[in-house]
Amino acid sequence: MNARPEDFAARALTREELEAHWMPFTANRNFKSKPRMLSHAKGMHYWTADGRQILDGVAGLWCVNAGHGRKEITQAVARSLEQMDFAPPFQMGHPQAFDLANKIKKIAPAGLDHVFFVNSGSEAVDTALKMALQYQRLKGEATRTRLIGRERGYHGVNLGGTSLGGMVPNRKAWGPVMVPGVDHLPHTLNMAKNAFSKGMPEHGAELANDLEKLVALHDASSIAAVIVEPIAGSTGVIPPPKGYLQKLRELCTKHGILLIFDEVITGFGRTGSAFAAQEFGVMPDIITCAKGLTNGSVPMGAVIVKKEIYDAFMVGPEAAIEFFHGYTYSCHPTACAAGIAVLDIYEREGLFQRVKEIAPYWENAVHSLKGLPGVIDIRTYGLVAGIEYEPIAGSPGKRGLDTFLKAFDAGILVRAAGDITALSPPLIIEKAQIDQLVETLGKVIKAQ
Ligand code: PXG
Ligand code: PLP
Repeated sequence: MNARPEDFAARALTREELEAHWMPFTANRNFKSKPRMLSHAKGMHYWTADGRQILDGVAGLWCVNAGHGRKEITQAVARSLEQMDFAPPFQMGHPQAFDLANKIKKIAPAGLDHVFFVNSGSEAVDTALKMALQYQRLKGEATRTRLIGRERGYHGVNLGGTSLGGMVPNRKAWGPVMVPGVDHLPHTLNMAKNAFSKGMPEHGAELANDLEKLVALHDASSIAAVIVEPIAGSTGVIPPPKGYLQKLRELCTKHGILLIFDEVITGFGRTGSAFAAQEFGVMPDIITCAKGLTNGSVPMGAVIVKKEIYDAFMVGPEAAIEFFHGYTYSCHPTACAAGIAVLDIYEREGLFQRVKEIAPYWENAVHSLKGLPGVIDIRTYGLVAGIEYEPIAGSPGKRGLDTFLKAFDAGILVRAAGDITALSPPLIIEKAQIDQLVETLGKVIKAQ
């Protein structure tokens, strides 16, 4: 008999049973002493194992952009699995991979027209970094090995992305095995000047000039690429200051440095455009993406590169492998089937355009939390928001975590990033649900 969602919820697990699963990015002991178990999902909602309905304020983990339980995806995935469970991705092909690549090319910024498939955002980032290094070498610039990230960047958990990210706990734990020759730009969060900005903040474009300082320090001939999130997501929602990304683009072009936009969160409509590159009118050389690509249904990521990069690799003997890289599950048929169905939904339902239409309502609703106790900044763009709290003295992060826990008890799923609550609902959210999300969060903040 097929298991139904209710069956998973039927029995509470013992503490001992909970131990076998070492949970990722989780306070394991805290969770296992009071588990928050999800059982099924539909549309804008999750249901907990004990039957409570939870409004999803974060699209799962920034990925379920078309909402939960989309039949079209389920059916496409089932059909694909029946037809072919797996196809070797090396030296063999299957039509769905080419279909999906072409669909991505159609919505990607003009000129970014070659797609390399991976299984996650982390893999997309490490793949992009390898591509950048080999591209420079192929262009006769083999001394360009240095990679530049940004403070408060998050580029996943593999060693390349961890090195380029700007998260202190990672650097502390794995410093010695990090990729060498990495440097960082300063982050762009400036609450003294920009607090409670709506959309892109006014101040901070000049921070891009720090790239000139890094060039002066290391010399351009040593730098391969710069990687930034157009809007920093998981470190607390930091939209770029007006003019900042343009300046960064100009400096990268001037110095022969590749510009990589990590669009794992901003891709697939979050900002109101397919990609933030289009939204901000700044064209990177490479885009990394994942999450919304399959609506979170099957793991998949992608690296989208401009023609010049792809063409630079297509040299040498025709029978030689041009890029010595790929994963067993690159362009997995099941993931491709999901991706094709998802991109069809986005297009058919005009979901990216919908973000543009509902963003002003979202912005006003979230900014109504200004003035509540402890709220020191609110940042919004498209269908994203970050609400930052004054940290409790001696316990940084506690307020953010408590807000997340109490919000869950109150029936909404939000995300804690230190003392910041991040919101990024599915793009199908209705105005009444925005009201419910913001009002509930407001009550939780007041009760803190
Ligand atoms: N780059 C960016 C910009 C991301 O946001 C990754 C890379 C890594 O993707 P994978 O698929 O390997 O997780 C991400 C992922 C949070 C949170 O707390 C955000 C992410 C992952 C986990 C937690 O907001 N983003
Ligand atoms: N480790 C071993 C021993 C392997 O054989 C492979 C792949 O063949 C990998 C790691 C990499 O796995 P994946 O291609 O799924 O990333």
